[in-house]
Amino acid sequence: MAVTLTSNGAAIPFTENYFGDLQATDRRLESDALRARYEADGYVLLRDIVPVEDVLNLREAYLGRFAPGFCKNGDTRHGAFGGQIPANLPRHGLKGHPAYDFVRSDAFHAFADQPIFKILAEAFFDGPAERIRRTPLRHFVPGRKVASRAHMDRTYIEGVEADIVTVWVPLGDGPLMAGGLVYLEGSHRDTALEDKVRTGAPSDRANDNRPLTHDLKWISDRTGRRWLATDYKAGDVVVHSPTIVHASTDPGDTDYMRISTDIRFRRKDSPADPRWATDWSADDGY
Ligand SMILES: O=C(O)CCC(=O)C(=O)O
Repeated sequence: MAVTLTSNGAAIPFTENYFGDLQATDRRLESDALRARYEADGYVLLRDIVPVEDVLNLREAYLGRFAPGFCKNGDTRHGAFGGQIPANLPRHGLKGHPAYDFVRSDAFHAFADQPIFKILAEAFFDGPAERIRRTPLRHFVPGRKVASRAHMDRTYIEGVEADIVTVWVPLGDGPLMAGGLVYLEGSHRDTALEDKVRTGAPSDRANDNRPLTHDLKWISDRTGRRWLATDYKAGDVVVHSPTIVHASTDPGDTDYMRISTDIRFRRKDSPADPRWATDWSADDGY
C-alpha cells in the first residue's frame, strides 16, 4: 500500500517521484574530496562520525530534565514518548522548558565544542573556522503534526554563503518515520529557486515569510526536484550548505522522539552575525 507522509499536516506521497536516497559519503575521504561532494550535492552525510555513547549520553542528559512519565518506561536514554506532557510545560525552547536550560549547560557546550565538528567545518572552508554560539535544539513529539518547514539557512543568518556551514546532528536515531531531515535535491545550485517558489507558495504561517512553504509536495512539483531522505543513526552527521532547501516530515507511526541540533560555523575571518552570538531560545526571533 502506498505510504503518504505529512509535514506540518500537508501530505506528500512516499514514492520515487517525490523521494530519493540521501547518499552517505565515506568519512575516510580527504578534505578535497569531501569538499567536492559538498559543492556538488550541497550536503555531505557522514555515518558514524561521533561516538554513539556521546550522542546517547547527551540525549539522556536532555530527556532526564523532563518530569517522570515523559519518557516511556522512564527510559531517557532511548527516549520513546511516554504519552504525558506536563500541563505547565512551556512551549519548546522557551524559558522554563528543559531545552532552554539545556543549550546553556556545560554538557551541551562541551558536545558542540568537540573537535570533530570544527575539523569538519575547517575541511569544508579549507581554512580556520569558529563555532557560532547560537545552537538550536530540535525536539519533535509523536502525535503532533509539527515539523521543520522548507527553508534555507541563509535566510536566517547573515553572511556570505561560502563562509557559513551547518553540521546537523541527530541526537539519537533519526528514522524518517520519526521525522528526519530531508533535503531538496540540487536546490543549492538552483539560483532561480526562490523566484520560482516565492509566489503562490502555500503557507501555514501568514506572518512569517522566511520559510519557503510547509507543503513539501507543492515545492517538489513546482521545482521538479525530489526530497532526499534516509534513516539516520546516532553518530551520523550531515554537513549542509546554507543554500540547500531542507525540511522535515511529521513523526509518523512511532513513539520515538526525534531530537537534533544544528551546530554552525563561520569562516574565522568573516563578519559575525551579532544576533547569533548568544545561546538560542525559541523566542529570540531568528
Ligand atoms: O532539525 C530540524 O528539523 C531542522 C533544523 C534546521 O533546519 C535549522 O535549524 O535550520
